[in-house]
Amino acid sequence: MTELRVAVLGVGLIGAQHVDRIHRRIKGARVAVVNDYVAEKAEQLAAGIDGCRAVSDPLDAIADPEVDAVVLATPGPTHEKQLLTCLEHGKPVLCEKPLTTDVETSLEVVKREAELGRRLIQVGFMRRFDDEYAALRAMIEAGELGEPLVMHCAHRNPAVPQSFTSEMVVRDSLVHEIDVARFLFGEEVTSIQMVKPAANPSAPDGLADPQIAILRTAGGKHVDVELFVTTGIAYEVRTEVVGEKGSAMIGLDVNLIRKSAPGSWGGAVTPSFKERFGRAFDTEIQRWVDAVQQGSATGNYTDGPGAWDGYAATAVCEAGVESLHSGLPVQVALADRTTIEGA
Ligand code: ISE
Repeated sequence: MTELRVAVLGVGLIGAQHVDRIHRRIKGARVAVVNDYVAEKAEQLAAGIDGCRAVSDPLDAIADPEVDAVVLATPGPTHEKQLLTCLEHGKPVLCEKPLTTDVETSLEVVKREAELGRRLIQVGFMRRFDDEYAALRAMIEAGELGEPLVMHCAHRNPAVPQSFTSEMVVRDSLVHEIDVARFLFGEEVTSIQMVKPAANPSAPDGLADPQIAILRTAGGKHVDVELFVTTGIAYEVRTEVVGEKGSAMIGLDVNLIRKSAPGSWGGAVTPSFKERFGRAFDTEIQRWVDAVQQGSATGNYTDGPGAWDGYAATAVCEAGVESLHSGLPVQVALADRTTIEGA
């Protein structure tokens, strides 16, 4: 099998990490093209990788005959156009969240892909590829917890950029737990309520932080999430599922524990998502590359969450933002999947 020629569009924080992982660790693929709205950034990266070019227009990069597949790490508002261009050119694409920034355009993308009859879009919900989340899901699927009933989550960041808004806590941070809830419970989220406790005095003015999200699924299961993005401490992502026959928790960061000083014990904290989910990102991209390599035989160029999952997450986020403003529970109404996908 020849090496997959990948275009990475958007080489900010996460895009640059993807360029590095494809270049150094992923088998069967190479970075052929990079693009960024800051042209020099892309040029600099390209200069360090044999056979890699910087292309200034993202749509040209997608259409490029020497590009086989695309990684989208561009800003969310540009995704719709870029995804539709990928579909138009039949290029498999791994799209970092969000799929698009509103429900209507996300649904349009789902429909356009369904009309093609090929699965070309994978969405970058990397937690599904994390060993601990995968183990928790396997445990639930094997029935070890009996019927899963409740999920408690904590999502803490040590800090966020100054430009981070209260809505971004929902759209950028909570979106991961929305996908986790759908992934672990195998049910759609049907309502969401956002609660704003007293704000952290150390948070930037105007940022509602922490926030609490309360979700309900189609089967009436309960999910609560503490979001706290200015803790100043560490990157902490914990998930506990409570079921009929017991409970299980992941994300405790229990690696090496040492006695460091008289009267105290402890270990190292995880500083950012790069350390916490680095391996999950590697697994995600490797499995995507393998799926794309086999796609022409199967019509499925993905191995993981698809356009529907991106759409469902966007719909819950949009309802979450509405609830953030009203303080009330907001229902989530999804389109009929069977009609759209013809499944
Ligand atoms: C960021 O965009 C991510 O995706 C991280 O995983 C999340 O922890 C962070 O809150 C987001 O801003």
